[in-house]
Amino acid sequence: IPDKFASLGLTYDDVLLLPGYSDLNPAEIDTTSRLTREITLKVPLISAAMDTVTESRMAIAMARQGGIGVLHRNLSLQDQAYQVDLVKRTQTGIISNPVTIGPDATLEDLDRICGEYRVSGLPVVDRDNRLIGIITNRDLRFTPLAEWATTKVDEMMTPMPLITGDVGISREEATLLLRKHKRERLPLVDADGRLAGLITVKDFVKGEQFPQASYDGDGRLMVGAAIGYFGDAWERATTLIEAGVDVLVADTAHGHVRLLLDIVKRLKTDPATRHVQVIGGNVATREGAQAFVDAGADAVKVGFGPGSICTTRVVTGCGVPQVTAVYEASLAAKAAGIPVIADGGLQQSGDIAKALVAGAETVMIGSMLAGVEESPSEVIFVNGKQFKAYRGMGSLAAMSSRGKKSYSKDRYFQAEVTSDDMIVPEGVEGQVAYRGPLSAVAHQLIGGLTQSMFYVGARTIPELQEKGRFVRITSASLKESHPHDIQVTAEAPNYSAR
Ligand code: RVP
Repeated sequence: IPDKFASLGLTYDDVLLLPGYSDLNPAEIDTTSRLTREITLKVPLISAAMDTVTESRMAIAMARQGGIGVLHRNLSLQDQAYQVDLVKRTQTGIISNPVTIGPDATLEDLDRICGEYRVSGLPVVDRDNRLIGIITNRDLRFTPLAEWATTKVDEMMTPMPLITGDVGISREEATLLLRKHKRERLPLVDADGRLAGLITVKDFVKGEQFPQASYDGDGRLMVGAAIGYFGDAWERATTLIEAGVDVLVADTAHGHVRLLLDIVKRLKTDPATRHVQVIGGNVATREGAQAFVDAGADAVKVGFGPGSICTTRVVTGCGVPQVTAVYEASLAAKAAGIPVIADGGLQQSGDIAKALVAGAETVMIGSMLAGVEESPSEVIFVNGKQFKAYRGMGSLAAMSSRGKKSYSKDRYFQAEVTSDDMIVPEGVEGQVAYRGPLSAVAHQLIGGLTQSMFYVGARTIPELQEKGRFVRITSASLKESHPHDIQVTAEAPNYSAR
């Protein structure tokens, strides 16, 4: 190699965005951006595919905010597909494939299913999926707990005839029917009386509450799911597609490897799978991004070692500072017309705009989201303060088989390591401050981004990318950027000292 030393690598703290002339009204700023070739999000935020960040609750909350969650893959394919299912059945205008119950099920079953799917009532169907009644968990109240296991659904349900709608009913007609009959649920049936959908008042109201939400073509929330290249990878991918996943994320620490590129290529050429959007990653160079472009990926994810919990750069000596990595990868991706995702290393809301100016169209976040209410882990109290666990998918805990089987090892190319003692971790375990509901955190992140756009003078993300320019800074400047020469007495909701 003639030039052994590539150019200087820069990351978020090495740069600031130059302010530009602005004649905008902050209210007209639009954060819509492309996640993949075909999917657009109103908010360019993705929650990381990590077992302390994204399961169904987080994915639902992210999609409601206008972003998307990527379900982690450190669980069996059945469990992961079930999580997809939970998201796809939540808060939709019309639920095309509602959860149902049979007449012979018990009230105990009803209670369990309602809890699992966070719904308060279920249509009752016979073996041919014909609607025979409806039951809600209100009906449970009239039966003593001791009798739940023996009382059948058909003893307590409201039987047909019910107020129902036709399959193709419009939103307006449905609203009128629900109002007129003061009902909370409207089952939809086909000409043979088979259940074909369900509309609930609650979902209609939520639709108004989350105008930004990320919906698929059928009005269901969008969700992504991570896959690998090892073992049951192909079966996992096809099962997730059957469960309705919108985007698959081929997810490894180093995506520029043949096995993963082959999976992406196969997903994008097989007639059974090619309709689904596929993100490839992670890469940190132009060549890496080009390899995914050539494999047919619908977006490329960038990040080699920037993550807050990641030790890859220290353990292996490999990596590229994130702003440079994003910029380099975007040169290949832009030429091919596919978007880049900047994954990991974002510590403050200001880093989002920096990532976008460097060439990304969306960002993936772990640590800044791990502390929200909707992340999978429990709140822990330490010295009277609240925290949530956050760990790398390459940490010993995530890769070892302590407790249950780990599916995380192939992310770090150690799938065939059988003994826990032989694992070479590339991440750490820790905790982050508890931050309350995602909506509040997302508000600050999106607020920070729209302020950046206003300061740069960009109304849209493409305009931000085009107009945005960096100034490189020194460590003295970084000190100046943070609060200094003051003892901070009140914490701001969007600032933490590093
Ligand atoms: P951060 O937002 O800085 O916490 O980074 C999150 C990202 O870090 C993830 O999306 C993933 O790409 C990466 N990661 C996850 N686990 C590990 C690890 O153990 N090294 N790294």
